[in-house]
Parts: sequence; structure tokens; C-alpha cells
Amino acid sequence: MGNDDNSEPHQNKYEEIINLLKTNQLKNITFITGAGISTSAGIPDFRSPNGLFAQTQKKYNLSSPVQFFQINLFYEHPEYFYDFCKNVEKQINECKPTKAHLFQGFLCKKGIVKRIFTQNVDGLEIKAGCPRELCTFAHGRIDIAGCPECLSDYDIEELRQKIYKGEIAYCEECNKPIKPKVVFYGEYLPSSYHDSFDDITKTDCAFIMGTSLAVFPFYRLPCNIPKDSWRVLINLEKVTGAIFTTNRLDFDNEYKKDCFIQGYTDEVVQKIVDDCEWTKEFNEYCSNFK
Ligand code: CNA
Repeated sequence: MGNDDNSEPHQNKYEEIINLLKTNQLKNITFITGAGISTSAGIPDFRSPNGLFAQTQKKYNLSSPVQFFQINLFYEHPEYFYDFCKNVEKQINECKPTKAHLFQGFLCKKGIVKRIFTQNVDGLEIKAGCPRELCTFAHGRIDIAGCPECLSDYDIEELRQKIYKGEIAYCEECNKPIKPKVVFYGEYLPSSYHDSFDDITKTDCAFIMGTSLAVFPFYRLPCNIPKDSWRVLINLEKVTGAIFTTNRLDFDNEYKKDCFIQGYTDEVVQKIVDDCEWTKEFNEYCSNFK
């Protein structure tokens, strides 16, 4: 774990957050997460050099990296995504939660989590013991299925069988191809995202972990956190999200409660746990999910 800004104000901010956690002064924590928290479980992210964008663009000879996840391409060539699912869906279902997921579950158990907003579709939050009602899967889930056009539900087991047989499932209502309910570019976010959005304005500390904050409208979430609340980014690189908005992340301003901790999410959350002197308690929590 390192930091490209080792200045005193930065270290002071980190120590203040640890002190607030240790003394139970943060009671409405929000998590804002992305694919980076699941890479150590074996699930590639989108934008890293060996991520899914690079893999799919090459395999399907696409003109742009995001094209594979465009809804129009899916309607034209559902077989591409079915082929992709055949390879990754089973693998994702067998993955275990990472330390970053378990940290979220651990804080939920402490009763200090307001909400978990994730862009991830792997559902590892649930496997880490985070209560379903606290989780907002902003980009859907891979383990439920439906029609992207009329939104009617479809049995995921039936879809899995079709995928493995190399057949396409079509909606009985509108004849569009069925897919797992993961949100593609060009699709609306689930209503649960809008229903829980207000929780972001009630957070006293947000941990933003493993995301490039590049996907609209999710990247706006940090901007809606109250100005007197903490925003802690734990990521391999510094990102600031939405460009044309007010209240952007600004780690270099010593007067703002924005703190960047550069590193692998699993290592950083372990350091936070250790610095809070929660190590034994956290290990006990994690041992339930081996
Ligand atoms: P992204 O754009 O690929 O960004 C990932 C970010 O995490 C980058 O800044 C990386 O540097 C960083 N990162 C990678 N590994 C680590 C690590 N171990 N520790 C710390 N930082 C790390 O992915 P986003 O989530 O920002 O983009 C949103 C997309 C990705 C959503 O639509 C997701 O549905 C989609 N996605 C989800 C999964 C999943 O469910 N696990 C996997 C791949 C893509």
C-alpha cells in the first residue's frame, strides 16, 4: 500500500478517519464500489490492460472497447453475449467474496452502514454477509434474467440451460432475446437505484473502492455526498469522476474531507481494520465465510 501524496495533511486525514471509526462516530457509512474489489476473486475488471474490454474487443473484432456491452449489439448478435456468459457465468457463481467485500459485511454487522452502492453484477456482497436490503445493485445482477425490452422476468435456470446448449432464449411477449439482468450501455438503471439514491445524501463517510468512476450516471454519486462528510477513495489510481459537476472529489485540497488511499483494496481494508484494532473481531467474522 502506498500513496502518491504522503504529505502531512493527507496522513492527518487518514488518522482522523481511523479515530472516528474507532470511537464509533461514523454511523452512516456508504460504500460506492466497482469491479476492482472483485479482481482478487478472479473476476477481471473492465478497463485494466487484461480487463474485459480488451478481451472482448479482440475476441469479437469490435471497433470500440465498450461496443460489446451496447444493447444494440446484443439485439443484433445475442450469440456473442451468450458465448461470453457460457465462459464467465459459472466461474462468477463459484467465486468467493474478497476481503473488501468482507469488510463491508463486517461494518454492516456493526450496524454502521447506510447503504452499499455497487456497479458490480457478481453479487459477492451477499456472499460476504451484507444484508440484501442494504445493497443497491446499480448495474443489475448476473444471477437473475429478463427481457431487456419489456422487462418481464425469465427463469435464470432455463436461460442457463439454453446458454449451455448454444440456443438463444426469446421473450414470449416481444420476441427480443433474453439476457441476465445486467445493465448494458443504452439501458436504464433499475428502479432500486433511484429508490435508494437519497441515502447518499445522508452518509457521514463514503468508501469509494475499486472503480474508475467512468460510467454515467453512477459516477455522479460521490458529488451528492454532503460537503461536511468524508469521501475516501481506495483505488490503484486516483480518479475524480464526473467532470461537469460541482462538489467533485478533490484530494489535493487540505480543507476538503477527501482522502485518497492508493493500493489494493484488500490490503487497504486490512490496514484500516488493524489500525482500528479490530483485527481479531474481523478475522472471526471472515472465518464464517471460508
Ligand atoms: P473499471 O472501469 O474496470 O475500473 C476498475 C478500477 O479499479 C480501476 O481504476 C482499477 O485501477 C481499479 N482496480 C482494479 N483492481 C483493483 C484492486 N485490486 N484494488 C484497487 N483498485 C483496483 O470498472 P468500474 O467498476 O469502475 O466500471 C463499471 C462497470 C464495470 C460496471 O458497469 C460493472 O458492471 C462492470 N464490471 C463488473 C464486474 C463485476 O461484477 N465483478 C466485472 C467487470 C466489469
